[in-house]
Amino acid sequence: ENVAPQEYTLIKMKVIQDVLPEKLHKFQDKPIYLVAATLRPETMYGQTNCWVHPDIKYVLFETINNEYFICTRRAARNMSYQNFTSKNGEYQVLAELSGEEIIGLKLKAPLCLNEFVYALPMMTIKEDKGTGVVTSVPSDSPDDYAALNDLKKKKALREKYHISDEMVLPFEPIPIMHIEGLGNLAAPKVCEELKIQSQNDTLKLQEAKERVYLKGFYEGVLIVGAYADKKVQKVKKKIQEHMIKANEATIYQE
Ligand code: A2H
Repeated sequence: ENVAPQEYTLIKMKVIQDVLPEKLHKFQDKPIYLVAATLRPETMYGQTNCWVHPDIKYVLFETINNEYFICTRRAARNMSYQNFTSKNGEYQVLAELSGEEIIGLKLKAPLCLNEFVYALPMMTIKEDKGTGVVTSVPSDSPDDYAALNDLKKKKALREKYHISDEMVLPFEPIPIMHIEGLGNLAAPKVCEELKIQSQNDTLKLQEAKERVYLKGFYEGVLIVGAYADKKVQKVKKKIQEHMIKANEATIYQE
């Protein structure tokens, strides 16, 4: 097993909904964030939604900056050892929510070209990695593209989780990065080529990810935002720092 800590960018997606679910009523006037761990901060321009697992349990806790984070209990605990809370190793669970109760929340996400996005269900989220919340960039992540397509194609799936059409259908992958040989929408291109049918097409998705990720990292050139025309590799850190300065992200390790 790998013992070196993995550093993630923790993306803070602000809950901007007028009326919150019952369990969050008490915190209506507080800044509440769904927090997602990503390895690709430079792709945040292309967010179309946020993912939670409907059956995973999430908690709400208060940070040392009087912000309110939603993530798995495990991640909250990790954060409490990384100076996210006022007492080392301590965090207070202020509310417990299932992913299902989070689905449909309206969010404002950093750098995102969409003015707002929604929390939607993804069945392949692992409870023991990151925060259990994943930011979705279908242009550059085959997992995200396949999961978004599932929701678009399957009305019954949307209905099961009370997801309205406006939360899903208007959101298309956004061209944010050019990759030599893969164009401006690498994940959709590779998913179509491999005829990926759903987010559970594990083997094909593995292949798609191998084709997209390394190339994206080494040869990707941004085509939007303040770093347009720059190589991803060169500006990844700057984009992370920009979001951290703006209080839209922070660093999280595990
Ligand atoms: B990445 P690693 Cl555009 N369950 O962010 C499943 N997947 C999770 C997760 C969880 N609990 N927590 C984080 N992730 C995803 C963006 C992205 C990501 C792009 C391309 C590749 C990519 C947008 N989604 O990841 O196992 C998150 O998705 C490639 C691996 O720690 C996070 O970064 O290496 C990545 O997996 C962390 O995976």
